[in-house]
Amino acid sequence: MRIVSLAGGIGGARFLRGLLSAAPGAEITVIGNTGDDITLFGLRVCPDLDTVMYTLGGGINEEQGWGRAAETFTVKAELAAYGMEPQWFGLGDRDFATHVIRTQMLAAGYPLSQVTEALCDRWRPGVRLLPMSDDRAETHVVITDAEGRRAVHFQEWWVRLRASVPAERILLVGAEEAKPAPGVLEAIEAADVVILPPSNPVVSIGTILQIPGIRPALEAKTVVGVSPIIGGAPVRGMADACLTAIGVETSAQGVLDLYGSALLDGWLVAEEDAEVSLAGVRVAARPLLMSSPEATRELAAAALALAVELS
Ligand code: FO1
Repeated sequence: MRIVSLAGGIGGARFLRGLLSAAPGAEITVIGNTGDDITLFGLRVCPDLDTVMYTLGGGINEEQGWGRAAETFTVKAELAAYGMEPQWFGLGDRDFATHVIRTQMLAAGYPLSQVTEALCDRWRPGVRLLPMSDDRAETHVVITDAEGRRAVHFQEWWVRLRASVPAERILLVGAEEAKPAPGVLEAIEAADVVILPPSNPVVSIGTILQIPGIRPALEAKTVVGVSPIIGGAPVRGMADACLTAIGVETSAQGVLDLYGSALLDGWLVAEEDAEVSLAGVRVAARPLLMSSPEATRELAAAALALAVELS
C-alpha cells in the first residue's frame, strides 16, 4: 500500500513512527514542512525535516522532540563567547554536522530534495522524506512590540518569544513562486491513501497546503486527518496561538472547518470532541494521546483503517 503523509514537527514525526509500525509493508512518502527553515551562522537549518529524519532514524532527543540525543552545545557556547547572535536557538554540536553538510550541498547546487535524500542515506528513516518544495518559502510572523510593528522569522516568534506576543499575521514568504519538490505531486497521485498527522494545522500542515498544486492534488485523494486539538487545547506546542492568529477557534471543529470537506474525507477526534461534524466528512472518535509507542501505533492504525474504508 502507498501512503502519503504531510508532516511538521514533533507530533507529526511521532505519529509517523506509529504509522511505520502499524503498516510495516507500506511504502510511505512524507511531505515535510520547510516553512520553519532558517539560516543561522550561514547554515541552513530545516527543523521539521530534521525532526522527522532524527525521530524515524533513531537519533532524536526523545523528551524534547527536536535536536539530537546525547547532544552537547560547545560550538553554541563558543559562538556566544564571540557575541554572535542569535543565542536563543539551541543548535547542538551533533546537529551542526547536519547543517554543515546541507549547506555545503546546497551551495554546490544540489536541490533540497536531493540533500534530504543524501542525509537520509545515513539515517534510514524507513520513509521517503520529501521537502514540500525545493524553493525557499519561509513562515514569518507580523508582531507589534516595543520595537514597533515588524515581521520576525517564525523561529524567533516560536523560540525566542514563545509565541507570547500575538501574531497579527502569519505569512509564508515566497509561497506564490514556490513549486512542489520533484516527486511530491507524483507521490500524492500514486497514493492509495493520504494521512494528515496531528501536526500544527497552521504552520506545518497549513504551510504545506499553501504550496501551489499540493492542495488540489490532495483533494482528489482519500484523506484522513487526526485532530491536533483535544477538548479545546493543543496536545503540545502552540497550535492555539497559531489558530487564534488566523481567526480560527482552537477546537477539533475549528480545525475540521479550516481543512474543509474538499480536502478531508475522514477526521479522527478525541472522545470528548465526538460531536464535531462537517457535511461530507466521516468523523470518528477515539483516544488520540500518543502516550506510548503502542498507543501511537493504534492511533495510526485507526487512521489508516478509516482511510482504507473511505477509499
Ligand atoms: N525549539 C525550541 O523551543 N527551542 C530551541 O532552542 C530549538 C532549537 C532547535 C534546533 C534545531 C531544530 O531542528 C529544532 C529546534 N527547535 C527548538 C524546535 C523548532 O523550533 C520546532 O521544531 C519547529 O520549528 C516547529 O515545529
